[in-house]
Amino acid sequence: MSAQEAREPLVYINGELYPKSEAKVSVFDHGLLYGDGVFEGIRVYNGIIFKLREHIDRLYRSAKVLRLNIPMDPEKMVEEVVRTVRANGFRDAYIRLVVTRGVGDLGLDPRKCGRPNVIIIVEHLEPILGSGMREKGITVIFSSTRRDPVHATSHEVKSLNYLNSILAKIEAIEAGADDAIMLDSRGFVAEATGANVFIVKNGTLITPPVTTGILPGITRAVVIEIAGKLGIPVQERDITPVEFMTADEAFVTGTGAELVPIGFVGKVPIGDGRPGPVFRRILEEFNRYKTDPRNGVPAF
Ligand code: PXG
Repeated sequence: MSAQEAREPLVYINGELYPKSEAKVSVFDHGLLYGDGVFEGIRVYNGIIFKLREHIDRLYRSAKVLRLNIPMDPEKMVEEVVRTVRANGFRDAYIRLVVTRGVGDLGLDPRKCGRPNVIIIVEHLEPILGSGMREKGITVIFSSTRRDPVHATSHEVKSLNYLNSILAKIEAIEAGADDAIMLDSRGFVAEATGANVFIVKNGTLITPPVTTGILPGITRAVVIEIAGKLGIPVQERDITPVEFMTADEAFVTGTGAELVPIGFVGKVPIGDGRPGPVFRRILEEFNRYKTDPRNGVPAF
């Protein structure tokens, strides 16, 4: 074990770096009491913080909807993330950036909360879902919990309130599946619990629109860009569960998952149940793209 691995990771809280075991916030923080706050999950590939500015932009857009005033400007936030990654010395890592409403009383009123808490956690990169999943594909179910609609707590906002996804994840686990595909309130495909979804039909890549209440994923945007470069036609349109089950290919995209093929919906194979040619082409290009220094902010 290197000296870097032997010592505790450092966690940023409001400008200070604390060893992981001492990184604490109050039980009166409305992030804990009500899920009142916003967050981002970001990856570092070979010392480059992938799409950091895009993640910071999304964080501030989420905060705007919640009328949460982040106590620094976006450029300063970029600097603080870079500083925390550098302090930890991890060249490949996962960053969790959290801004909570802050410490208040036991009522909902956000005006009682003083200053938002800004937290930056940097963790060593875990093996990405195991290369097995990338070869074999995951099994999903259609969850009975629908994606929160756009006229409620829409997942267009990346808030700390993830119960909608957690209920679907529990249902998937209880069914022996890896993840759940959540439908929107009309019954069209929305997204997975923590990842966006694509299908391939006759060579065209299709993904649900943001109006289904999904998080506009940064990996999703990258996949659309890559498809454009590879000359693969892309459609953003509603997908029915039947279209999904009868697609030639399907896969999920997200910072945590990266790109993972879907082999089965329950016992029904998608295509032949194995990763398809369009997925493989996009994955190959994604693996180049993610380590290209032009696609992120250097930490070192
Ligand atoms: N949809 C939802 C609901 C998400 O939470 C994505 C899509 C993918 O977005 P990005 O920008 O990462 O391509 C997410 C990702 C995890 C994990 O463990 C992922 C997310 C949140 C919490 C955990 O993979 N967000």
